[in-house]
Amino acid sequence: MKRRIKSGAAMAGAAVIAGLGLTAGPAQAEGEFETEFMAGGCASGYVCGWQDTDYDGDKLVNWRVGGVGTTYEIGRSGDNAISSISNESSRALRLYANDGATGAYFCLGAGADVRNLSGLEPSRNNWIESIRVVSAC
Ligand SMILES: [Ca+2]
Repeated sequence: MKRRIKSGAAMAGAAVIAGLGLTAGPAQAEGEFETEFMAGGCASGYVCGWQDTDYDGDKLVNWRVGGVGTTYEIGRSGDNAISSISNESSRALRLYANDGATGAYFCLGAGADVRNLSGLEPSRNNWIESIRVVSAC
């Protein structure tokens, strides 16, 4: 069953890859993102992460995004298990390899979604462990 609603409008600067150990250029990275409206039924103001690609399987993250500087710890069942993610908040988010917003990260702009994290270069499939709200990517 299709649960997502496609948006015809492309959002400028919807996603930015930045961080340690990432080699993808902006153009390449942007090609891996799709802008969708409330992908996978993620509510406005929330960030959601799913066990499977295409916003499917268990929703392992369903967090109402807090203020800049807030960190969200993904529980053990969700660590290194997220395969798609949707940021339906108005904040930029850094997604980290380790707990406590440590280690390598990449940044997901406000309203940006990634339907298949293995499509990033390098792959970020089954990789995210914590999330920090930032003022900009
Ligand atoms: Ca997974």
